Amino acid sequence: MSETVFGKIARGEMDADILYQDDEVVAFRDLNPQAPVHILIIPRKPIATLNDVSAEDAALIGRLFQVASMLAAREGVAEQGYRTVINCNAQGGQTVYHLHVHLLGGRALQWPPG
Ligand code: DGP
Repeated sequence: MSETVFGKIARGEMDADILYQDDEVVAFRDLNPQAPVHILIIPRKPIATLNDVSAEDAALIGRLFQVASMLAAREGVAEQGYRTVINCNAQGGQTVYHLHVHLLGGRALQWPPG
C-alpha cells in the first residue's frame, strides 16, 4: 500500500487532534468536518480499502466500531443519533487510501447521502 497521511498520523509523524489510541486503533478529528462531530477511526494496520479486509481482520474491524460507539457516547451524540460511514474507492467517495470509519453526529443527517 502506498503511504498516506493517515499512516503518518498513526505513527505520530504528523499532527492530528487524537481522541483515542491503543495498540490497534487511532481516532482523531477530521480536518474538514462535515458535522459538529466528525471523527475518523483507523486501524494502525495499513489496509487500503474495505475491499482489502480479510478474515484475519474481523476482530480489528469490530474494534473500529467499538471505538466509534465509545467516542459517540463521549462526544454526547449517542442518544440523539449519529452515523458511521466507510467510503470505498472512487465512486464511494474515498480520497485517503487507508481504511477509516467516519463518525458523524451533532446534527440531523440526510438520507440518502449525495
Ligand atoms: P474519505 O473521503 O472517506 O477518504 O475521507 C477522508 C477524510 O480525511 C476527509 O473527510 C478529510 C480527512 N482528511 C484528509 N486529510 C487529513 C489530514 O491530514 N488530517 C485529518 N485530521 N483529516 C484529514
